[in-house]
Amino acid sequence: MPELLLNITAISRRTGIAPDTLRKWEQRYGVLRPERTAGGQRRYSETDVQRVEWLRDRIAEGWRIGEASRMLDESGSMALDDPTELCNALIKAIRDVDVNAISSALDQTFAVLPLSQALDCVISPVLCWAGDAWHKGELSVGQEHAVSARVRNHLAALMVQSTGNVRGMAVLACGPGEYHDIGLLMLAISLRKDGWQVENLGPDTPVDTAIELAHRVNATILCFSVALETSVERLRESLASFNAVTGIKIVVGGASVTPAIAREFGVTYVIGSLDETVAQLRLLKRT
Ligand code: B12
Repeated sequence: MPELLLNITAISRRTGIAPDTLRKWEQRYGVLRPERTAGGQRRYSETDVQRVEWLRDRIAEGWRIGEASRMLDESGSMALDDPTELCNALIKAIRDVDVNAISSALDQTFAVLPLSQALDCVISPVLCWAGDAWHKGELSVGQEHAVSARVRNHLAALMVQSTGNVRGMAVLACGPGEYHDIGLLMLAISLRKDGWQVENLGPDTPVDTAIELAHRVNATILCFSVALETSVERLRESLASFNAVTGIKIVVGGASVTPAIAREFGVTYVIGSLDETVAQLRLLKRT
């Protein structure tokens, strides 16, 4: 059955956006792509309706029309605001090596979802999918790097935006030999948003350097992230050479750490969603 197309009055009624505004959005921002009848009348599709509804919701959240329209996929596909749909759109874009669509889906994810939901429900699962597909040889190094690099750029921008220093200083580092750094970056942003001052030392940080810096900046917590089992071993060796670290709580997390390992190292183990992790770290500061 052919798709039923709407005239401007009908799309205006469906979306609650005045016809003049719709025409302006179409002419200035190119966000609507109506067909024309033989007589030159505009006819809008269901995709146009969805795009207008999506823009309307972003404007209600405080975005400007220019910003919101830039977030829409240039290829003209649907505007998304559901975590599962955003995950699927990102995965498809990565598989298709469609770099514009990867950027657009990431923009939409960070624009429409609360930060913790964007990170826990879209970015983490997609990174795991991309990394696993790379490990299995289904994605090239280029495809994996294209998504990791873009995610990192978004996270770096958020890191700059979310400044705060009411809860104390947290020093973050990947353990020695550890290059899985995106989880740590997510933790850094979440802590900044919660009001911490954060010094993120990033991948492959020698433990002595991290402890020395944590003392110098008067940190209350020092977090090590470890995803590789070999990095757990290296962290074990390095921590064993310190008798005691006074005044700073050492916390470990990441995919390869367990409560038993943390107990053995004499450090604190924290796990959970990013919101739960931040809440536990906040409590830890008080103890
Ligand atoms: C993406 C990925 C990569 C990317 C890393 C991109 C990057 N710069 O981060 C690339 C492709 C480069 C990569 C490389 C490698 N990888 Co890899 N990788 C993954 C994958 C698929 C996902 C990791 C990830 O980003 N998860 C998403 C983040 C958000 O989760 P997260 O790191 O766990 O962090 C969350 C929490 O743990 C927490 N958190 C993190 N740190 C901390 C710290 C504290 C203190 C706290 C409180 C919380 C916390 O916060 C985050 C948000 O919730 C995993 C498998 C998987 N499905 O998990 C394998 C995996 C970790 N990789 C693995 C391996 C073996 C490698 C390589 C050695 C492969 C190779 N042959 O070269 C290299 C080694 C790189 C190195 N030296 O570190 C193995 C590790 C096996 C093991 N147990 O030792 C895994 C498990 C894959 C597998 N099944 O074999 N990898």
